[in-house]
Amino acid sequence: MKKALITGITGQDGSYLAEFLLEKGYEVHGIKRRASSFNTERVDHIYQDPHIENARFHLHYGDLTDTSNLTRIISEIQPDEVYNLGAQSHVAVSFESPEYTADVDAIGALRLLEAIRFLGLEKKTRFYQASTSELYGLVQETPQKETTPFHPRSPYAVAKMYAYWITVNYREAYGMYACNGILFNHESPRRGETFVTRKITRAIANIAYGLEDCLYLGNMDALRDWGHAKDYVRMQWMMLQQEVADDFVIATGSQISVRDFVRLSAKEAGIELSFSGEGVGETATVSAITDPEKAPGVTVGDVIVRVDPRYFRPAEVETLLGDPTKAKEKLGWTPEITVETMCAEMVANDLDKAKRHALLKQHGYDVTFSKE
Ligand code: NDP
Ligand code: GDR
Repeated sequence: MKKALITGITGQDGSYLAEFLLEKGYEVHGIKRRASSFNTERVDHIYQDPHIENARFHLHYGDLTDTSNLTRIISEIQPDEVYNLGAQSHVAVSFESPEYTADVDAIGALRLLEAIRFLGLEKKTRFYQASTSELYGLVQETPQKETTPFHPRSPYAVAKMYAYWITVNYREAYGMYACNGILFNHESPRRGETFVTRKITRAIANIAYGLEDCLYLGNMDALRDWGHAKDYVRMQWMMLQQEVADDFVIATGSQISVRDFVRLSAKEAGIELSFSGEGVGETATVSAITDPEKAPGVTVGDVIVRVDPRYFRPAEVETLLGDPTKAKEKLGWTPEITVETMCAEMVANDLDKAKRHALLKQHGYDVTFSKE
């Protein structure tokens, strides 16, 4: 039975990858951080009681900033595959915590690679690094492919650039099977609530049920190549099953703006929007309600989206569009889920939650939820 170790198992990708590897028959180990409250919501459904015989899912306390902890865990597990998905993954937050982001996202990757080497596992353990389209930043070529030069635009992207190159370096220097997946944005109903897609689908659902009044966004002109996390974790595994380690761009090959994602989400909630104004003055107003059952809490004429400059970034990545030809040709990978289908799934999931909250509120229960 193959053993995999996943850092970031409690995150969006980690949870889908753990499911995928369990289905493939792996013994799956994951590193979770100590927190003052439970933080395993995304993997609770695959949790296995460690007391049962032949449990194949194991969580270990740890942190990418803690070298001795990572070395001990790898030494105990002797994994066939390590997926380094753990990261301070929020671009805007990286401007506020640049040093911590570098420690986790850059040096964290080095700590894992060095632990594998130090323990003499460099010929046994295959290593996957969660690299990112943010490396392209100020884009030098469209669409972006494996050979497109990098120009990172945030402390997050600069940290990830170190992780990218140290992965290449350990492959070249020590013959390790180590590779980078340069993944473009990918989302799902499990996406963190402060990334723009989930922020939008969650707010639109709450607004539809009258639980919130307005969604405040930053740069609505930003263009992204959005895929579905389920398609992308399949690719992470495929990358570790090749004869020779290599780096791959993973993307859908099409892009839409944040504004269009808002429009799409509202449509899924039975709301038509009209946008007016520019820059910080831009707003979106309800122009029609196509499905009153889904959106009982809004009225035509309501202004439900505004721009708040608080969400502008000190340096922005305006446009990203990936070219996944190499992954298609060499690995036979093609994304199966379109942005429209993904958006519909996310909105349906958030409408369901909002409906339950609205019912509780209607029956006199207090309903509060985090907004930031
Ligand atoms: P999430 O933010 O959902 O998950 C990040 C994971 O990393 C969480 O499990 C988090 O733990 C964990 N983590 C954070 N800090 C530490 C630390 N100091 N030590 C150990 N673990 C830590 O990210 P995604 O699942 O979306 O992304 C997975 C990886 O892919 C990340 O590295 C991200 O940078 C990268 N990536 C993501 C893309 C995307 O569009 N989703 C695109 C390209 C790359 P906790 O739950 O406790 O916070
Ligand atoms: P990104 O994702 O920075 O691309 O990083 P995010 O969803 O945060 O932003 C996408 C674009 O939307 C614009 N935007 C806003 N973003 C947020 N979060 N909140 C807002 O209110 C808002 N308004 C507009 C942003 O400015 C940006 O242009 C994600 C992360 O998952 C990274 O870890 C990963 O490496 C990259 O995708 C690929």
